[in-house]
Amino acid sequence: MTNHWVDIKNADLILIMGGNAAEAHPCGFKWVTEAKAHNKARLIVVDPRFTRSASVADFYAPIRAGADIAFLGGLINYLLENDKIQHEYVRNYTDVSFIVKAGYDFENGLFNGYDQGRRSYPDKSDWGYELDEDGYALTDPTLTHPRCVFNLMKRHYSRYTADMVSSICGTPKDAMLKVWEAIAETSAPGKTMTIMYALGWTQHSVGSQMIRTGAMVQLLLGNIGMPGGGMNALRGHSNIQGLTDLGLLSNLLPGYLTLPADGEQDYAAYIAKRTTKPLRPGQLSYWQNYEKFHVSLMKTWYGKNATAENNWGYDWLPKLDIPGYDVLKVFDMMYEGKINGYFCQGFNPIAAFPNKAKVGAALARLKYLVIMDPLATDTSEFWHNAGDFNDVDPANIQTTVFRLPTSCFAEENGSLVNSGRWLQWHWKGAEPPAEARTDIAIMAGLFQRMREMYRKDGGAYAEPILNLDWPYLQPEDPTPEELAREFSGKALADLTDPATGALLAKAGEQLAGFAQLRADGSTASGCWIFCGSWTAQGNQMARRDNADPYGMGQTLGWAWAWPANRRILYNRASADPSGKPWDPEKKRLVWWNGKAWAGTDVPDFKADSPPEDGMSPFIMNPEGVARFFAVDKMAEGPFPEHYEPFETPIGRNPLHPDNPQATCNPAARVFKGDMDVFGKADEFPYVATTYRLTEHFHYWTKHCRLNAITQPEQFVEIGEALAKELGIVAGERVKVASNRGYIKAVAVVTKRIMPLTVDGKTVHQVGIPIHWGFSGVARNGYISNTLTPFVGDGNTQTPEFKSFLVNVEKA
Ligand SMILES: Nc1nc2c(c(=O)[nH]1)N[C@H]1C(S)=C(S)[C@@H](COP(=O)(O)OP(=O)(O)OC[C@H]3O[C@@H](n4cnc5c(=O)[nH]c(N)nc54)[C@H](O)[C@@H]3O)O[C@H]1N2
Ligand SMILES: Nc1nc2c(c(=O)[nH]1)N[C@H]1C(S)=C(S)[C@@H](COP(=O)(O)OP(=O)(O)OC[C@H]3O[C@@H](n4cnc5c(=O)[nH]c(N)nc54)[C@H](O)[C@@H]3O)O[C@H]1N2
Ligand SMILES: [Mo]
Repeated sequence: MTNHWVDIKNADLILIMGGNAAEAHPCGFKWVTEAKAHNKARLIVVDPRFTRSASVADFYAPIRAGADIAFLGGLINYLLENDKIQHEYVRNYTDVSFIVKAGYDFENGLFNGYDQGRRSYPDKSDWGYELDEDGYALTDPTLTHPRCVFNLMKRHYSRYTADMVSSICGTPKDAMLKVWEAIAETSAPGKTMTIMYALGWTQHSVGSQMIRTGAMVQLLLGNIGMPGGGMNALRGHSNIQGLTDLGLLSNLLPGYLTLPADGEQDYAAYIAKRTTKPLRPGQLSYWQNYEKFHVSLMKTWYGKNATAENNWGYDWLPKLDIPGYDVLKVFDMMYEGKINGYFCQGFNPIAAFPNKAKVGAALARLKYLVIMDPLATDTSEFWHNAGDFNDVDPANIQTTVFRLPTSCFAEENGSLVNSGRWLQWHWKGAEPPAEARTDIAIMAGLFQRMREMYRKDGGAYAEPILNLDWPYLQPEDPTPEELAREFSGKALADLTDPATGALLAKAGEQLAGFAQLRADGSTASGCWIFCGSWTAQGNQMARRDNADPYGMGQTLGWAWAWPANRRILYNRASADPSGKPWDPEKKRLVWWNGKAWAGTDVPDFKADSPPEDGMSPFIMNPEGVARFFAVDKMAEGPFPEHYEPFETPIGRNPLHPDNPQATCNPAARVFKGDMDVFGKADEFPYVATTYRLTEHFHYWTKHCRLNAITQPEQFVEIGEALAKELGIVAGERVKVASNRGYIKAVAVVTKRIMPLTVDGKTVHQVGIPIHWGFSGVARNGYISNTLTPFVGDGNTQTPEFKSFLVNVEKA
């Protein structure tokens, strides 16, 4: 979230699109209720299904799954055509005036530089700004230059007319216009809309671009950095925000530092590339501090062994071959027989990952599989014959499965990072049962033994393991408190203020925040954005002061938010260029008090930079402003374009009917064999989408009898019209098939899903909840991911769980 849960109460309008917060985030949803009750906020829900969120909305509009870029692209066109934008914000805080290189082009669905053989854009050099001789980007504040971002954006979305969009989305035109009109009202400077989204946007082959389109809408309306505004990703598992923060994705290091690529063997060049110089005079370009964060990380990991002479151990970092080892890639390699062993920690891939047949075959090609989990999961039992539900012959599966029972979060101390970036400390509620051990103890024990083997026997490139620092009191069982202090960081030598000479921290003391980090090896911090979460004053995450002096819900004394305990990102943009809040009454976050930036939140800005210096609010970008034009950051191009799901019910992209290359995302993550098992609409005519129920948590609560009773077995939702067409009555058993397999389920016949007219055809949608399988105390059932396609987003590699094709018939 750019904002946070409590801040939702400050919104004038709430758009829930690509998520179903009432069911998947019922606790956080209370802030929607607060906004409605106390702020007279309206709630709009756009979803293929009439959900429980929709049931309390002021307005609901249906949409065909996978069509949101069209819906939002049409909204961008509508806002521009009707001049419903926050002019002063857009002109001063975004890149609209920047001039794009002459080589940039978009034609018939593809941007310049596409390589069909590689299914990607290997050369993105023209997706950038024209620069002057000093390296600054050229701008045209009059917005008349034909290649300024404003005009390129206008041209790009001019094709997204209301008729075209309605035809792609299946959303009736009057409903769509009603949504657009309501949203457009928040272009008034003090008015805000918050966007709440989750998997209905992320789990598509164009998921990242859906989210970008939403962010572009929010920028046009001046809703980023504002109270009650923002782009708010509602996270999943309680600590999934913490997972990315700590760099657990294969291409990241902690704090969104990036792993070097294969070609980056030179340390100085690695740092230089990430230390981005300002692209406009007077801008901050905060990533110029990259090396301070990087060196402090390496000092945490390698201690005394990381020195200036060995480039702080740069050679010990793995160098990634692009595009990397995301989970799709790893399972594809496993399927190809290229992986011997797999460590599966708190993950149930045979239930949770797409195309069960492929995942099952992949696991069967392993020599060994280690499951670290409190439960016996479907994955730990993947070799078991469970009849129809898991039709395998154990005699043919030679994989050795080891189970290491772990504790779960409630049985240990630690911090969880919530969607709003708050690190909240929690205390264990019970001891883990029997032989269960914490994940930390299991991993630490393994590490100790592996290091001993390297020490004794040597081995290929032992240095990264032998040189690792391991300063914990009990090496076999580091405590969460020790780790939390390490992530926050400490001084390794006495630290003085370079300007005044005053002592900031003595050697060994915890640091106050990331502004104290140094690139000379005198500081250590395991995750720079967490720096300050455990200071010399103690554990800031454990704070529980809910005082809210301004009534804005910022509660700066409750827990600790990264970065720097800041609650709303980009909050400088909540004030006008002169430093006055756009709405000084109800929406005040930060302001210039004549000497410094002050406010109800920690200013996201250089504290002493006066407004007249012209520094822009988006200090992480070298331009200082927010980007409509994504330059070279996205796999599929600088402006989001609608592409059909890989399994499309209409077989063509109505925006580019003559170019089959532009039917689906031309830069999606897809593997050769999987292309052959995508289904076509003639055989699989219905659009399916998968989702959660409040009564279950994934594949986990089927081990719990009470949850199993509340939602005992797999059902699918089909609309009344389709049920009538197929002669299916409520409660009957149906067979739902995709080109990868089938499941059987109870039919729920509902008014909540209605047929849509898409590209001139009637399209029916089918809703498939995800929670059952063949382990646990619930009745055994099918795994819904038997049906889903093995294809992912081009940037995040998140699988396309939310739009694919099925057929439905009586079982
Ligand atoms: N009770 C419960 N709560 C949970 C979980 C759980 O298992 N059980 N899981 C947690 C996790 S890990 C996560 S990630 C979150 C997920 O939170 P959500 O994303 O809110 O949950 P889902 O139910 O998967 O999907 C949300 C909605 O997206 C809609 N949708 C599908 N396709 C599209 C589309 O193309 N466009 C639009 N606009 N909408 C679409 C679906 O109809 C569905 O209503 O929930 C978390 N909360
Ligand atoms: N079709 C379809 N598929 C989906 C989705 C969808 O919407 N549709 N959603 C996707 C999403 S967003 C998610 S997050 C995944 C979820 O997929 P998974 O994360 O694989 O699902 P969970 O059942 O939550 O599995 C987590 C496991 O962690 C274990 N666990 C709990 N606490 C601990 C602990 O402290 N240590 C260890 N080692 N283990 C622990 C639990 O017992 C459980 O078995 O599913 C994905 N798959
Ligand atoms: Mo998730």
